[in-house]
Amino acid sequence: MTAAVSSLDPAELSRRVKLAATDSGFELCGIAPAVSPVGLSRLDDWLEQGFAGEMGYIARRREAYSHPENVQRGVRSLIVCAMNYRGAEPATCGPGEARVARYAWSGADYHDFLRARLHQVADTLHALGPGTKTRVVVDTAPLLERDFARLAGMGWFGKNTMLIHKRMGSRLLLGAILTDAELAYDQPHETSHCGTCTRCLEACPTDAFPEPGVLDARKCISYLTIELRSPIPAEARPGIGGWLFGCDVCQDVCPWNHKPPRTAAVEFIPRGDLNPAGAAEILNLSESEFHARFDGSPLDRPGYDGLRRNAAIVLGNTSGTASIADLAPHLGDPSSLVRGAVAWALGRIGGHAAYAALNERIAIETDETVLNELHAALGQASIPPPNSSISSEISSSVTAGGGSAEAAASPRSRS
Ligand code: B12
Ligand code: SF4
Ligand code: SF4
Repeated sequence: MTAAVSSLDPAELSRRVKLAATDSGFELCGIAPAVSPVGLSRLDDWLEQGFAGEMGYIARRREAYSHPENVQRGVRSLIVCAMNYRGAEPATCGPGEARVARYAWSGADYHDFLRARLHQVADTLHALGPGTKTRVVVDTAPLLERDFARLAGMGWFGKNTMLIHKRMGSRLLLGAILTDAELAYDQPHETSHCGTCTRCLEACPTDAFPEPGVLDARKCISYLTIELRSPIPAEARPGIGGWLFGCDVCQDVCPWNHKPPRTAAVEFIPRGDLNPAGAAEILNLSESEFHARFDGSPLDRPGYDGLRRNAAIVLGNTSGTASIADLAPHLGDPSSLVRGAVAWALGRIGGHAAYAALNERIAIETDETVLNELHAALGQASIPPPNSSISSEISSSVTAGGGSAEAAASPRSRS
């Protein structure tokens, strides 16, 4: 293989690369040697404990994580870059208003715009060293990005597992360029600055940290609302509160995040409908409306049914009887994932109208998982008086709640 050739010495080449990173809109840039990551044994422990949940792609590629050589042959150096996404502050959410993680507020997918910016930096390397090989990586390659960011001197691992930089905090998105160019390496960040603080561990709504610096992803709202394709486990649903997509709690409480500068990057200017988002509106989207609104955005990742599952849970957690009219018709939704979440939400809201809708559906539901949800929900919702003219009472209370037994049994038509 032909090695990269530049007329510049590694120190000067590195200086130029860092200038290019600043010009391309990265607030931080550090350079690390291509070595086996120090956190590899931590990754093994994490996988062994089952903390990755359904993210099976991590375990499947475990061997590849052992050295960046497996991501790019002949790699010598990693240029790690970070963009600050601290922009606006979260709006106060009323009932039925859903929270979206800050990094997704603009609707632009960070993988795309980070990659484009990293390619600009890589072009500098190509111009200064013809024949230099580069590979740009954002999230998807088997690379422990935070490990290399620490090695490149960009910060420490907080007790919430985030990479934290003293001046920029942890609201950083990372990307890397793997290259065969020889560069000057930064000093690794060796100290931790969490001290005796435990705010993030205490604030996590779902108690997802089994110990400081270790996250059980299966309990993390970010995993549950973005990565998990199956039904969200019932015990985790109340803790999700108003979160529709992702979660920022363990970063919002971190004292290192209170002072960093706010980004001016256009990619992080929030669009109007995501801070907050309307949970009922999301639940009622047709599939084509969903694609028109979220294709190419991070919110596309959970998919049409996944995002509506989340919206139903938010309604169950935050909006009370006012949302029965929006929820009940979705007991007949074509998606069993959505039907199950809606059943849970109605059970949580409770009362006669919710009970009636659940009772109607259980008579015709055929999916076993949804039937289990309906049984559990009926057990939770309040029970109408025994015998009597139950059906007539039920129908009138459903109507009073804004829905109807007929609506409860019929799926909303989709375009
Ligand atoms: C899978 C994944 C998730 C999973 C699991 C997260 C986790 N903590 O493991 C889920 C879906 C839950 C998730 C959530 C989020 N994620 Co995520 N995620 C990833 C991904 C793709 C892989 C992470 C991974 O390998 N985890 C496995 C564990 C074992 O690795 P690790 O946490 O990175 O820890 C390593 C090192 O930090 C080190 N280490 C940690 N502590 C210590 C302590 C000591 C003493 C030592 C020696 C080493 C050490 O050891 C570990 C193994 O090397 C990375 C991108 C990437 N390719 O790296 C993004 C990434 C970590 N996520 C990111 C973000 C922004 C988020 C969210 C904030 C999104 C949101 N708002 O909802 C949340 C934050 C939740 C949290 N507190 O971590 C950013 C983090 C940036 C930063 N400043 O740290 C990354 C880097 C994506 C990116 N390109 O910017 N994520
Ligand atoms: S992102 Fe939210 S749920 Fe996940 S660990 Fe942090 S506080 Fe807990
Ligand atoms: S909240 Fe406290 S313990 Fe958690 S990461 Fe920030 S400084 Fe560290």
